[in-house]
Amino acid sequence: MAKYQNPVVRGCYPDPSVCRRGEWFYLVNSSFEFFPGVPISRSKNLVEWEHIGYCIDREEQLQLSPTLRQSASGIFAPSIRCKDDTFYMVVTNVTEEEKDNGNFYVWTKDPAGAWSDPIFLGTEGIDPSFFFDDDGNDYYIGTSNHQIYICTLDLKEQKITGKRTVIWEGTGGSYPEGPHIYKKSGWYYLLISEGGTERSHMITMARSKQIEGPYEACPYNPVLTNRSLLRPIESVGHADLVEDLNGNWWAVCLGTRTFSYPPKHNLGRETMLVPVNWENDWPVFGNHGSLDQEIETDCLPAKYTYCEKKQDYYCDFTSEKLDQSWNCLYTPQHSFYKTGDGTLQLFGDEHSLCDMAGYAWLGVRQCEHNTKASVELEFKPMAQEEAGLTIFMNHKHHYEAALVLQDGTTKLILRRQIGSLYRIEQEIAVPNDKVTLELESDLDNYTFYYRLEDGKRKLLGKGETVYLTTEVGGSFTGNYIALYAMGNGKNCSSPAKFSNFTYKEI
Ligand code: 6LW
Repeated sequence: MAKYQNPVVRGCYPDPSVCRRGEWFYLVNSSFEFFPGVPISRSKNLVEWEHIGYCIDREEQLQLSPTLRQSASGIFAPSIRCKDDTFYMVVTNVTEEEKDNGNFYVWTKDPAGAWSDPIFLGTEGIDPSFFFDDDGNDYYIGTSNHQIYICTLDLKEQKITGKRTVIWEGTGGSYPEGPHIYKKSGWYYLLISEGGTERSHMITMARSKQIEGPYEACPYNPVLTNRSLLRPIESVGHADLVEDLNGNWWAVCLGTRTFSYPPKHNLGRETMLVPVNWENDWPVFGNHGSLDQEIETDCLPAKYTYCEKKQDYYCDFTSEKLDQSWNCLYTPQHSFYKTGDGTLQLFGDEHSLCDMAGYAWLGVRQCEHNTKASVELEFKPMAQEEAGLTIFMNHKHHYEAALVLQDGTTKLILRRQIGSLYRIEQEIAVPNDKVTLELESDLDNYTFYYRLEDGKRKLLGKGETVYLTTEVGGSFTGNYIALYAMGNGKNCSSPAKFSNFTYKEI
């Protein structure tokens, strides 16, 4: 019996959607205000996923800009489907949701290559998905006003046709959302989430002989939930089903790895894999409707050998294009960085880290609780300017080590911001504008260290992990380890030069 461990995609990769072409499975996830948007991965065994690109990676494709939403704006809940060898990814940019202009799709023949420009659909609400029926009809399913609705879709004309029909309101849980439709043995199955994306999250199902209903609820609802269970993975929900070439069914869903009491999480909502069996024409998810962290199965669609997966990432900044691990905030409005000569140069503008803005910031996801990151920084700060290494939940919740100018001297500071509380915890004079910054994370603390010319590692200070969790200061996203430069009111006079970035999971 083979075993695998959940999550199968670690870090902030929520709202998974999956489809299959031949022996390859393709997975997309939400990306919120981060750019490039909608990461896409592929796998043959459903456990090991290779990140192959982003559906939204050209600046002219989509403008993700700051909004009045406190955080977690932008791209919510993509869905991916394949028809006649063309892939379609439909998604909401919630920033435009109120104008009913948030839902759009992009398509491609090559999921690892370029995706089309967005085709806006003018539909209401969030969490769109497509269903391609075997009779040739295509449908759009969406969520609006706590109801699931369907309408016909004309892919040739690239628009919604026909009227909008409400097909289900769920079983009475809050936030019925994330709908997907499947056809099996003459039934249309409608899979949704209820209970909200927090600890009451659950997956429910209904079925009908006609696509527009009436839908009858599954007698065993919720078909998947970890609510009220003492499990290492909580908040299980927002699922999508896929059948493999052997006729076995699987679901991907989101879940959180929590710690502390009451449970909290800092890595965002991650992607889980759930085996699904069918009994009496209803699906049985996971362990009698709940999700275990470790799963034994003989059915994975391709060979997998269990191994503990830990990232050991090094970026030497010698390539002219940053690799796909890096994200910035919002669609960049101007070029704020330069790389390729062994450094990453960040050109800080007038923004401050506590602004909600697309500033000189580049980060990688924190994907495990226990990690170590380090980077070398050379920066000559002028008045107001700063550059450094931050552990960043959002613009109001972050801890950072940064070089600043104080009383005519370059100093290394440790600062923490937790909501409106803001404190500089440490200040150390730095003789030659050069420092190595190190950050270690565990379930208790984020701990910063530094090295000056003599190479000796010294403690800068630490901050509690608990205050950089979704439950304290976040919403839909997880923490990023990021490099940044800020002019705090003016453009920085010189770039901050970062080199030799490492991120290692322990
Ligand atoms: C998404 C909704 C959800 O639109 O969270 O967990 C929202 N489910 O379906 C954002 O990720």
